Amino acid sequence: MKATARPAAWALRSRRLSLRERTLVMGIVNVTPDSFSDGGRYYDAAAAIAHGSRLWAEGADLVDVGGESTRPGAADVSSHEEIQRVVPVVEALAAQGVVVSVDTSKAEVAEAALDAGAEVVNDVTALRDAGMAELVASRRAGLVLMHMLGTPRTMQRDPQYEDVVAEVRSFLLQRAEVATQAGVDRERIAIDPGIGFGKTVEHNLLLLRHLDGLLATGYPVLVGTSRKSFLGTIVGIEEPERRDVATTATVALAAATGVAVVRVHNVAQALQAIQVASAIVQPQSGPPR
Ligand code: PMM
Repeated sequence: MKATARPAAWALRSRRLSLRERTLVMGIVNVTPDSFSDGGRYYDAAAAIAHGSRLWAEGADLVDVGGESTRPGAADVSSHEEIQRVVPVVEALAAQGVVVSVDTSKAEVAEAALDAGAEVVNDVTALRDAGMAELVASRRAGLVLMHMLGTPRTMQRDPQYEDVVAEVRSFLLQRAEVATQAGVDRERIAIDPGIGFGKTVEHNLLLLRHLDGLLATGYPVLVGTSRKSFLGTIVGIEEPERRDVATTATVALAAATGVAVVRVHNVAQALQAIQVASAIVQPQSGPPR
């Protein structure tokens, strides 16, 4: 087994995260009443802040704060409501020294979160909002571009592709081009195949099996499989909270193939899987002998 070389670093707003040593872990904090796996649990700002601090203490390299559920069929949230949910959490975590990314597709929300100290904009619509590219460029923020077919409301209605791997890759390269044309530095961009966003179980598996095409683009690749329904289908587990072992299998494989960042709910488990995978495929990063 041999890992594809990752880029050396991912440049964010005020720092660079080294990708040399191991795959990084992005912990998830959903400040929403309705996210599919942890909806409602961290809806209260104090609970969300405490959860983000805990993920950081467990070794997360970034904490991703989101105020809008992207689960299939989820209701839209106004910018105002999303800002109210997200900003106090971003502000408190950034003040504690946590590296924060904001999971939003609205430029207005991204701007408020960057003002509050966020380092990265994680945009699951890959710059659909007209103002987003210019905002990220002018703030020199990190940027995650994710592939989604359709919208969260429609994406799981019979998704179809001729060649899912090629289509996702060319979409992401095209969106990265849009970002760089708007002035975003290449070294700040990460790309993400958008597991579960307009994809059948088979589409998700094909994308995970053929990550090499994305890795070969030279952009850091981010993968988010955590607790998603395709894992529930494979292992026959309905409740998302009980899918962490299944998630950890995908994390180990992603780390072994050279993925730069995994986005997960269970940070401690993901870190262990990454440490073991790295020790096997990158012996120099293993424990001292
Ligand atoms: N998945 C979700 C939300 N945001 N962002 C990126 N970049 N990649 C993902 O796969 C992704 C995401 C949905 O999961 P959640 O409701 O558990 O946050």
